[in-house]
Amino acid sequence: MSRKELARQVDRIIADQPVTDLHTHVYAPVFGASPKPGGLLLWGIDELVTYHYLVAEVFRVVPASVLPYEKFWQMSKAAQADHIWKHLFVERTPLSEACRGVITTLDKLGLDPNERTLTRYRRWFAAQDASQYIDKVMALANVDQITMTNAVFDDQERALWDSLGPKAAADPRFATVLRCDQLLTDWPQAVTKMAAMGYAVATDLSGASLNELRRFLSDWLKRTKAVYLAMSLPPSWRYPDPANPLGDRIVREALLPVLAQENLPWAMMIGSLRGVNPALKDAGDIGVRADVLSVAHLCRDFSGNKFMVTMLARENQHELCVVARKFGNLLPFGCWWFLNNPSLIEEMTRMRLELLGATITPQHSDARILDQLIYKWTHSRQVIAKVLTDKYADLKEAGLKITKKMMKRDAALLLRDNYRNFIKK
Ligand code: HDL
Ligand code: ZN
Repeated sequence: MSRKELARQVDRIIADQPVTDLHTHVYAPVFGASPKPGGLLLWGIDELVTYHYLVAEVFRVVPASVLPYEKFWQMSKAAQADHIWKHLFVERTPLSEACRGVITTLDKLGLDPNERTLTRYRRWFAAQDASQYIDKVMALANVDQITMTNAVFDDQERALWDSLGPKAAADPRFATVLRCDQLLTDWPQAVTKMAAMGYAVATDLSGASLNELRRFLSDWLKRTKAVYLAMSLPPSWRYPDPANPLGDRIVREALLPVLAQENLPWAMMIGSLRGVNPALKDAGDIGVRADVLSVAHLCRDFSGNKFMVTMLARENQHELCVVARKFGNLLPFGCWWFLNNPSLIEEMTRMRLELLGATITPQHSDARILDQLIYKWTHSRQVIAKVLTDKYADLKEAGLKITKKMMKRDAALLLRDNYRNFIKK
């Protein structure tokens, strides 16, 4: 078989393998859909074009000295989208990954990506029904389940959980996740919110605080039917941290015992430094090198717990692979945020396969807007297939017989089964 034929076969097998998307910010329609005010499910051309990645990029073309941040934020969503489309897609070539993603999405939806205004796209999206459109997007992206990010300390979302009840976790197309960064990044705020929910937790962990914190975690893991517990942690986070004994106790005496009892993973997303340019709002964060040794300490000291870890700094990726070689209770996943670009997905996927074989989950979409599933998975599948083709070619060169059955098994492990097996209770 020629190299070209091998590549064609791998591309097909990767394209045909359904993905379970383990981390997104996409919501089931029961949480309300844009443009309904307060709707958490974002979709359609105006949301696509005002994705916070593109907001950051348009301020490089039209700087705040020309269009002040506050003026931009006062513009309507449509006016913001028109501004971004003009400057990033019409007057300049949409070369960046976030720009190319919009072009790929429009193309896969059967729309002409060469429009000079958003008018025709708006008309097309206005004719779509949100829930049916979810099925269309999932089919185009070949995603069998979308994993939400359910932020328990977000008052707006928690109010929806209170009003929706079990309906909030009832859409089989979506899995739920308990997201609670503040337990480790803003403990006082977390205590205030838990107290308001009726959990007698004190900031100094006195009295029945630990029992109450465990009760809070158990209650919300059960209520949301969470498949894992997630936190995004800053580059300064350490475990153990002599400077933060309280944080160590929260991890050791509440978080990990509850997760071990429920046999649920802790997904740690490490290295995000929030609000470096606060005027950009969601677009104002950066990624900074974090501490992989803290991950190793947790995997070693809590062998009964499962850890899913993704790190934001390119510099942390090799170290994380090496630590994962030492701990089978660690699942490295995804090319997160500023790493979700073809050049870095390729570098990381090669590194991971060479150090860990097909025991990792190479990608998640992190989609914030439903339609993004189409481009994020189209682009990632292309890169993952390219790397696998090289690996299979190397093995064939050494005389190994590579069968379609083997390639299909590997594709299933990488795109779905490693993750699904890891979260199995
Ligand atoms: O904290 C996170 O889950 C990050 O993914 C942030 O939401 C970030 O803003 C993002 O959307 N990255 O893709
Ligand atoms: Zn995210």
